[in-house]
Amino acid sequence: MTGNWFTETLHPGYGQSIKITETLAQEKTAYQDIAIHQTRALGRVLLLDGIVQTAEVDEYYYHEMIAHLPILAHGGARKILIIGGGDGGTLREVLKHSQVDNVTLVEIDSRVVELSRRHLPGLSTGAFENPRANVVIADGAEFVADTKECFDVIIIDSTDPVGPSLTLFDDPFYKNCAEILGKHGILMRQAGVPFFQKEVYISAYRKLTGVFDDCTFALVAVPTYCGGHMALAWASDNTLYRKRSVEVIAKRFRAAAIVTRYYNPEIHVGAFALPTFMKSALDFA
Ligand code: AG3
Repeated sequence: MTGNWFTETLHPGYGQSIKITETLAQEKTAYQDIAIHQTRALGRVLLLDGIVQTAEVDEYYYHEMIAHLPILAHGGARKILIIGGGDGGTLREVLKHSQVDNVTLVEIDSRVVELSRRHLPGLSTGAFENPRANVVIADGAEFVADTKECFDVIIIDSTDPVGPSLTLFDDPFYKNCAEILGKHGILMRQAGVPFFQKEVYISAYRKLTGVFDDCTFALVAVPTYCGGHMALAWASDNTLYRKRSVEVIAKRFRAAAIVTRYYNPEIHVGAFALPTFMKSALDFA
């Protein structure tokens, strides 16, 4: 292959290669290696420790799903907590809901926010300047252990369970999340690509069912997260939220008057349908 190619090797023995046309940022912080490249096929791409976090071409598949599924299923969410998500894509989607009064985003690495604002302005589209957004540069696990605030929805938009995000996959973190969500909150988290990362979703399921009454997954196939569907773990003490009918979701979606490119009410309801291999794995988890 000619030119400057980068190969992501998140999964043992399998990688995806992306041709870089220009490197816009590359630095090592106290937490991780950050790189933002201009690419030929995927627009600008954000890499953390060499793993694709988001790409301009398909970022909305993931950011719309991780934000609108819990907010529209909840129906009355006013306070939202995002853990991670320093690129601002999830924040942008959450802020589309005028019913949301405030969003706290807790990102451990200030450089992810700064470099994303500069080089990926299409991700946050001004969300960081929104008066309803409160950006906290802190460790997400420490934040949930210390906060006295309550939230209706917690979205964990983190890296995979390697490096700085490891504590965000742990029992104490989930217990603290459950406490600040109360009986009527919803937790949604990135839980890997089941085809390659079986242990990630199974372990999330085991831990979340130990803390919440109801745990399941929604699926979204994001082209730049290679391997097929990504699992978004869903946990709540209210078992009704994930069973909202397409009519109820459509009514709320119309009332919210938000514009999306991937998400719609039919996708919302369908995303909770799981393939048999996942259902069987969860039965034995
Ligand atoms: N989003 C999750 C990236 C996960 C990549 N993992 C993978 N392909 N299995 C991180 C930030 C997006 N806002």
